[in-house]
Amino acid sequence: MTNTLYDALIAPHAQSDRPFMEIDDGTILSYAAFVRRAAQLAHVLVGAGVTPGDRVVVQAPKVADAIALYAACVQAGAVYLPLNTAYTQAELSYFIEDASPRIVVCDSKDEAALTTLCAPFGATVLTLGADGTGTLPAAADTAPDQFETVARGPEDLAALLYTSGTTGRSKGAMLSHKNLLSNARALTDLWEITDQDRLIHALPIFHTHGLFVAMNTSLLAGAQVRFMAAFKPDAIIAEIPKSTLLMGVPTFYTRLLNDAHLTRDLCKNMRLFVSGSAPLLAETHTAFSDRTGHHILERYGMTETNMITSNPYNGDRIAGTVGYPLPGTEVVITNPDTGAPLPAGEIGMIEVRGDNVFQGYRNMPEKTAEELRDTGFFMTGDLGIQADDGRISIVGRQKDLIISGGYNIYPKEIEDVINDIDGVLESAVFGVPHADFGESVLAAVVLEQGTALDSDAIAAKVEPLLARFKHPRRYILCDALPRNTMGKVQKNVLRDTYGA
Ligand code: MCA
Ligand code: AMP
Repeated sequence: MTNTLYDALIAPHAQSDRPFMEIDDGTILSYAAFVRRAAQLAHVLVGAGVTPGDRVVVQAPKVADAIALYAACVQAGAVYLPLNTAYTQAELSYFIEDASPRIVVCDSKDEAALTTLCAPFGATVLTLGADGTGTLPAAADTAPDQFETVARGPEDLAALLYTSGTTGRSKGAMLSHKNLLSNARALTDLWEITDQDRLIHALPIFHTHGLFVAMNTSLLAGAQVRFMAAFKPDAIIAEIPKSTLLMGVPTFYTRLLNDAHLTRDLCKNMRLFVSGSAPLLAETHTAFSDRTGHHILERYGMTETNMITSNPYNGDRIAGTVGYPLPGTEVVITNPDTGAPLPAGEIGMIEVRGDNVFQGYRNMPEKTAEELRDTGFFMTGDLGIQADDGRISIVGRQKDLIISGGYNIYPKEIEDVINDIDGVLESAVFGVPHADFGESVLAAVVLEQGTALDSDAIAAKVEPLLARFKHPRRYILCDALPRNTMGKVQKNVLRDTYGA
């Protein structure tokens, strides 16, 4: 029986007593224990009715069982669907309806609310708390620790990750075994990850970065993972001398630089610092290399494509560039209006093709057709330029997107919520530079005549509906939105006016 991802990432470790995950209380889970735990969880899934291809929603704290549950889904042929722990009930209901999962795993504290929410959809709710207890682990504890792996091929789905869209509706990116494995192989080779590595893992595990880039490469290489429940600079500083690898968003690096303990001597055991998910400022890259002697390796990717490009491991890591297409991944820069390929040196849309590119958006064939060409090229919505030697730099985004601390925020989703408030005529949500998060969210709001809403009243309506990281940090009440002659709102004018 073959199972593409399981056979490559998990099965090889069945007899290995080497350490895999070390959690905050010092507990170390060996590779073999992890494989057995995944089998126990797979029994729980199947016992609760999961059949191959079924979705398993996981909105759970960052505990080891959440990763074992990912492995269990792979082994049972299910589709793992992680969700940001910051999502509100209002946001969750959309995902549950769209994905129609067989099982929803949530934090113990959310059990009652999720049970009500899932009832109409027939999904079973299991719990997994921040302390590692819950109905899911309790059931797994008494299950057999061997499970007959379900056959899955390269084209079968392994994961469904929702990514917000310019229309305001989140889109479920369907990722196959081949998509995930090909990317894990490319990154492990390129970054020379081996079983001698110890990765400091402080990213959330509900996105591509923390789940696939970090965990799949570690599993493939047999590396050790220092699995931290949260990003805390002083805890990272304490781990650096014992570790070789860190993966983070730019905010990690700016915050680490604020700590005087970050020195060349502290980092002498480290092999590689990786940054991605948002643009790394050249000044951060330079400050980090001046302080530590390490050139942060910046790479670029998307939920739909996994990683697309990377600066070289051996070779120049140039600040402000995202490096070269990964082996097996093709990149072309095209005219955003016509789709025609552009020569080196011209700015255009970054398009990508390869085994890493997803299978389409769940339940959205039209949206898939709009973004994924018949030729297999996916239009990223990012604007880039390719140098003569193939090196790529991202120069902007065609899509209306704000990236705050590595989280993507689509203004349309927030504008829809604000515009729904009685008394609001229209709004424009835009990003402005922010020293810690890279970008921060502001909203310009125009009220209907005679309305007496103030910022606090608007915030009080918006906040229960949207995750905290999406909340505008300021509401600017104005008489009219700036528009061009075509009537389109000029967000660049808003950015220039309120950016400071
Ligand atoms: C937390 N808050 C945020 C963010 N994070 N607000 C805006 N943007 C954020 N990213 C809120 C908190 O709820 C809190 O609200 C307040 O801001 C300050 O929180 P703070 O304690 O400073 O935040 P933190 O808990 O330390 O988190 C910051 C963080 C975190 C560690 C940078 O945001 C993070 O882990 N980001 C990584 C995201 C990531 O993994 N992205 C990868 C996506 P209050 O005011 O109530 O206190 S995958 C991807 O993009 C592609 C595929 C790729 O290429 O990787
Ligand atoms: P997501 O939709 O969460 O998968 O985020 C993907 C988006 O993050 C990309 O389309 C880019 O706009 C952005 N991104 C990821 N890595 C980088 C990077 N190194 N530099 C600039 N933008 C990045």
